[in-house]
Amino acid sequence: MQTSTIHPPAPRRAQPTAAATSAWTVQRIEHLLALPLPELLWQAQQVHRQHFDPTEVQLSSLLSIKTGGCPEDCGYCPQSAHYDAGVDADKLMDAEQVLEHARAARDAGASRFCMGAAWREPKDRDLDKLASIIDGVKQLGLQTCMTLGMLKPQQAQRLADAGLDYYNHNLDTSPQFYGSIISTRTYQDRLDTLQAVRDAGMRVCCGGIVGLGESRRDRAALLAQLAALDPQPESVPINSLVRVAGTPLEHAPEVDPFEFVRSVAAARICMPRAWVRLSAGRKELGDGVQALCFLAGANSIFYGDTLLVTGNADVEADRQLFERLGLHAGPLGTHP
Ligand code: SAM
Ligand code: DTB
Ligand code: SF4
Repeated sequence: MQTSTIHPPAPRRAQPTAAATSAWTVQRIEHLLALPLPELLWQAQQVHRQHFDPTEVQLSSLLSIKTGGCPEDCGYCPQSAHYDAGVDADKLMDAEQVLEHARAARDAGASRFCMGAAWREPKDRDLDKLASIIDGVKQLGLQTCMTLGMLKPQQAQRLADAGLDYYNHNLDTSPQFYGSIISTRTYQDRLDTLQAVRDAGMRVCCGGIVGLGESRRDRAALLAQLAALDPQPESVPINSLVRVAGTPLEHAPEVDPFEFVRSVAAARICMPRAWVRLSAGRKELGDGVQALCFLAGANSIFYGDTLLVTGNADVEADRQLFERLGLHAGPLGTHP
């Protein structure tokens, strides 16, 4: 299997520590977020260039392998059974069908295949099938990532033993604002899952969402939590809220796109070695704002015409954007 040249094998030590004990305090990150934009981007670019080729962008493709009917009440999510966003509930997809999607993603140039399930947590009886999916996707030469909800330590170990490279589990927002978005699982539940993922030896993909109605201080507090994870996440998805009709956040106030750029830059500065991924909402951000995000240190995208259930930026539009900006896909796979 090909391996990333940037990250050494995932460390087994894992202590999600309180943000208060990290060098990246909320106050310090708030200060970063308030810098004049040219100053913030300059700092982010310097950090980015110490660890990465600034013209290289990692491509991850997403597939919903179990859609809809989720018992959780995340206020942004079209897959929650608590809201009617017109998403039908489906069963876990057959392995063969998953592999067809993975093959197409690989052929289009993706290096990582991320599979999402609208579960509170996986059931033990699903783990054999998930393991065979992981094995099949890896045999295609792709890195694997799954996001299946909360994990118990033995479930995390089973996925790690099956060869899962990354587990995505987001903190989503600050500890203070979290309770106004989600009531069915706690912040600590999320930290416990991240700990289980680390203890099992997998790489951590953990980020959040901009645009939930949070303040700049909440964005700083989210980044402080992420930066305080020890070790820091290898992959940090920054989502811009996709406001889906039928969800409680359908009418969330629009955020100034430069605030999104600032969050990306601050993520880059306080997590220098992470793949900072432009995730949901790229289409709505448009080419100019995305270009600023790449200048702010973003170096990964979700690539492919759909996210989980909503639309993503078109593959053809991404090809053209990369061409216009002089970016290329890497470190695995080739530019489409
Ligand atoms: N059910 C699993 C879980 O939540 O743990 C995995 C899938 S869930 C869809 C993964 C992440 O997608 C969420 O934590 C959230 O950050 C992001 N997300 C979901 N809906 C979104 C939306 N409408 N806009 C932006 N990000 C969204
Ligand atoms: C992440 O941080 N964003 C992705 C992935 N991890 C699983 C999901 C975005 C979902 C956007 C709305 C949807 O299509 O369901
Ligand atoms: Fe369920 Fe995940 Fe959506 Fe929350 S974000 S409702 S856990 S699918």
